[in-house]
Amino acid sequence: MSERRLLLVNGPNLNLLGTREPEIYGSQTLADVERIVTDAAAAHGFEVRAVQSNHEGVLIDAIHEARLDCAGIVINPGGLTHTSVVLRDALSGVALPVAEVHISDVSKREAFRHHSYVADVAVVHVVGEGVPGYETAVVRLVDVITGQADG
Ligand code: CA2
Repeated sequence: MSERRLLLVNGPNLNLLGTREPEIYGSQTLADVERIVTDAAAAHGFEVRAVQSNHEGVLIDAIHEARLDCAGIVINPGGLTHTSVVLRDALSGVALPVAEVHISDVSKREAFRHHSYVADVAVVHVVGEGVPGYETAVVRLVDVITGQADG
């Protein structure tokens, strides 16, 4: 592990967190998510670089850049989870450990949300724990990263 930094990626529409659909996504905002992840990572000695975009290419560029200075990626790909081979290829291509997070329990929602293109390139999966699930993802990803470093 060369850097104690995580990349936090939030995909399309997650900038709307806390403004609509609180019955599905809760009332916390994207700023709350970024603070929770930053604090959880700091407790383990990691910095966080956060990106949210509604544009697939911006997310892919951020993932490619993480290869240079990050030890792992926490990602909620939003709806791209269910559609994007190119996002999956980017994650696979940088070969960093990935934690996939979903705020809602996608397995209990519409059938089109049941498949994730990201799932089998991620080593950590946290689904349906709400916004606190991001903290769970950080803790479990740091365990993977530090385990790799020690091993
Ligand atoms: O549960 C999740 O975290 C999702 O990744 C959220 C995506 C959805 O397409 C996935 O199936 C599951 C949607 C993100 C949109 O977030 C909004 C938040 C508030 C208001 C409107 C959208």
